[in-house]
Amino acid sequence: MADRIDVTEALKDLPLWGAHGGDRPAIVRNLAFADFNAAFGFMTRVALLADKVDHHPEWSNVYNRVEVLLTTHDAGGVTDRDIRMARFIDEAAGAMG
Ligand code: HBI
Repeated sequence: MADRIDVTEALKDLPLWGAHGGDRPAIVRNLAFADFNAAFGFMTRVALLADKVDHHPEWSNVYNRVEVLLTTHDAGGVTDRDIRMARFIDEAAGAMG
């Protein structure tokens, strides 16, 4: 089981992410793409990685926007798995333009 990390600590190296204000520790990022095709292409890339590493985002998509929430259910909070997924998401989003 991955160890929980304090959200403030986790966000130190993730300037594009914020703290989830809800009932459980999580990090969030709101993304906007050129159009739906780009947004869904981004989600497809992340989905393939999520399945490969068995760690899945909680997310929603409206047209060109994607809201992503990362937390580790098994640990009840943010872990290194979420940080690594956030870094991948930042790279994937950057590559989508
Ligand atoms: N995704 N975000 C997240 N957190 C988990 O704990 C998790 C997951 N995907 C699959 C998964 N755990 C499996 O290891 C089982 O625990 C469901």
